Amino acid sequence: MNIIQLDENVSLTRDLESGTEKQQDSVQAIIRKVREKGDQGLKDLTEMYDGVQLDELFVSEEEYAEAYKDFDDRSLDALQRAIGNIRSFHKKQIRQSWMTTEEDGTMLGQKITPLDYAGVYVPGGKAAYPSTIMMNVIPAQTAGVRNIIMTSPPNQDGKLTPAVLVTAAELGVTHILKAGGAQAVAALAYGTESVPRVDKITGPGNIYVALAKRAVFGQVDIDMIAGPSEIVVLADDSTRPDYAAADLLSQAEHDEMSSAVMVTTSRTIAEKTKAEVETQLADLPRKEIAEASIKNHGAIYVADSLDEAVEAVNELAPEHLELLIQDPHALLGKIRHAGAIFLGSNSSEPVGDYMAGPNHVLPTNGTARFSSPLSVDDFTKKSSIISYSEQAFLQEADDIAAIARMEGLEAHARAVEIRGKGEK
Ligand code: HSO
Ligand code: ZN
Repeated sequence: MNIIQLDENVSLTRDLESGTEKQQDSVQAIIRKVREKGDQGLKDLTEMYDGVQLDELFVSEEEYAEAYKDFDDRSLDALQRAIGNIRSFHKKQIRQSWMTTEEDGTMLGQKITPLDYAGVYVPGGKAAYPSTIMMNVIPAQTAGVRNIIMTSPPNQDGKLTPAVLVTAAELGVTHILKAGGAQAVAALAYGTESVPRVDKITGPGNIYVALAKRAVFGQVDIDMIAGPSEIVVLADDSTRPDYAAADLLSQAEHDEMSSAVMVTTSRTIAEKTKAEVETQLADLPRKEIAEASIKNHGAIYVADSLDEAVEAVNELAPEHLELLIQDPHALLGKIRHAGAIFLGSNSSEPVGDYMAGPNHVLPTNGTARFSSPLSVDDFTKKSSIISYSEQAFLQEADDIAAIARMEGLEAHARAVEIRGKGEK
């Protein structure tokens, strides 16, 4: 992990994975096959890519019940507490429809409607994280989405892991499709005999899933193309290097491409943190991944002042930002770009990954400059409401017709002028 004196340019941005031409072609071929062959296409592709022949595409009641047998109470308690916290945070995001009434009786407003169908992709294998299921399903449910279809690739026995099934069951998700990769995305986007077509697909996945999501965008909405996890820790001379190092490693262990960066006003803390990272790395089970991430995308920047450090943080626009400094609250107003901001030494990043309540699906790769965490808003849409009174109509009719004629749209002008002329 290099210690670098901050001059001006810092960046987390890496090229978004756009996939090779071969990968793009294969995604297109998979989407075509699912569109043409429906359920059978989905089964064929699952046999080809996941090595299992499925009779049933959806998880059965028995499989749900079975999953609880292998699940311990301690884990179940933790999941239930997290679900409670995440639900209560997302409830606060609910927006109300509104309507204004003018004196002349005109009513204008905005009506909020949940999406009818949402599809949630859950990766397979080790990355089948219960927390990610909660973070995608809860905002959809809170928004009022009635139909949530989850999808996840089955293992070679045609099963999903107990943790995935129990989390889904605890959330009340009843439709789980056993499919992964681009084929799952295609089924959700276009529908098959047994899979309903959804309106929006959310959830992380590998490059094939990302390419498929990008390919079906427009047919359906998607959340975002999430990049590898990022953390920036802002430190001063009060920061504990062991805490800082542990938090940096917590995101470095996600992926070789993840980035863990410290920006600090203290060279001493920079040096101590660098040493701590090396010590703590030594016995991490995911040492190889974390080490590669630290080596290739990790850095410690030393700034001359807190203001300079904050400027660098805003330039980085990280997914996660920890203010591990003396007075984090005093600095909050100056932070303009970050997906989630963690204040003080008790607010370690994993608190947000799992338990606090805010969503852990966050903008990566500098996109915090213009986008937001996944939220209830992502699963609703708005309709404008216009109800004119006669008085307002007559008052504005000439102006409307004038603008219509300015645009050369005579029929628009006449649609206004035909009114207000008395009975025909
Ligand atoms: N930090 C990840 C989310 C996650 N962490 C899931 C653990 N499980 C991206 O925000
Ligand atoms: Zn994480």
